[in-house]
Amino acid sequence: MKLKDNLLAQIFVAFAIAITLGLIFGPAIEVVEPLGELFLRLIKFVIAPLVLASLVVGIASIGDPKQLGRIGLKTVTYYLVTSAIAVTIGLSFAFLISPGEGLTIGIPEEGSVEVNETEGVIATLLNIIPENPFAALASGSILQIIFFAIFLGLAITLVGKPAEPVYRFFEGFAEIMYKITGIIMWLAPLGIIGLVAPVVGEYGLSVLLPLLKVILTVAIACIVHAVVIYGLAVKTFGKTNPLRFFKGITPAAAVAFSTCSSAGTLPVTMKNTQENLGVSRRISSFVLPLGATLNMDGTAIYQGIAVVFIAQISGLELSIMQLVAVVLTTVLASIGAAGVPGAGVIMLAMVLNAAGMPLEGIALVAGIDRILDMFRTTVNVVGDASAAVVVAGSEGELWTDATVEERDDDFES
Ligand code: DAS
Repeated sequence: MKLKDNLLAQIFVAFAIAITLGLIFGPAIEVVEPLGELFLRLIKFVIAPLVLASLVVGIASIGDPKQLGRIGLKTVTYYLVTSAIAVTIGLSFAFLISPGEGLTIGIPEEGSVEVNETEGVIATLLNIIPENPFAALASGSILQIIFFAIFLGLAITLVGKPAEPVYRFFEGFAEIMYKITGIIMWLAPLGIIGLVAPVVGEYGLSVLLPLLKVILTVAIACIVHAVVIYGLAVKTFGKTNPLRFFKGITPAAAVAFSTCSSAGTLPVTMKNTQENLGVSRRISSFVLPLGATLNMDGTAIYQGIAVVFIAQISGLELSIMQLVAVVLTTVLASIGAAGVPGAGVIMLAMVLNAAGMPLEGIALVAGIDRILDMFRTTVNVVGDASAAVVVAGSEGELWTDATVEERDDDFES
């Protein structure tokens, strides 16, 4: 985690260097553009295989829907529903605050993939089903790849033992893709300089204000989502006072905010939900590890805001179909994304790709990713904890203060 952390800090430093170079050399700094182009091509190169491998493993690790049982289905449903609400809240606040308004950087046309405007919602949804999954992989159709990966993952669990070698293959393939992604992300500081310096060179410091507005929008949307959605959920389904919930999960939230890693915060999340919120060990040890990779509401909020911001600075109008593609990709792709620092940036590339938007805009939001990651990881973790409380409450496995001695017995067992 330290390593990744340094990387995010390095991206932050590279962002400052890019701004300085842009201000000193002006438009002449465009000579570094190839560094940005190199980084973007490497990001595009990794998206399709990364989505396929991580999602197949993500779905297959959930287990067989039959075995999944009531608790599993409740958990997965809660995660998917809150993620869809989260990206919608992100999109709503982005349109409300419009952080990219007034700054038009104008991304080159060839950077954006044509999204068929005339398609209706039905056609868009039908188009998610690939006629040829290998053609989908070759053309990088993210939504079709996601569909293929989910089906593959489900089928692996339904087939069981005979499919074991295939599962092992995808497990190894996913590890390889994470490693390749890690190597590519090491080039991110150079990529940031190659992408941001020319923008600052051409537009000056006027670029910074919209980025501050992006941070503000993400922070507000995250707080609203956590307080309203999780507060309502734990009160309604988790039979828990929202104030008690937020107080109980504060230590894990603080660790998430500083480490930017849901996976790294997991031990604290487990401890807080069991000891402070009374969730039984059985429920917390199923719901939380699953949530650390499957559930990324904070990241979903960030995707919605980043897509609108990039559309606004690129002078692009987002169509309904593109918004549908953003919501679907965000909810589905988050299943495979790992809960580690910076995961949201790679996912943003997938979402932009699926919405047919240029990836160039990633550079600006990537430069402030360390700050945005703090907010989204905190919401990811608090969201996981809310799921544990909701599922435990609905299963009658929530030790309230009145039954704490029983809970202690549970710990001993
Ligand atoms: N840092 C990721 C996490 O740990 C979230 C993200 O990058 O979006 O949840």
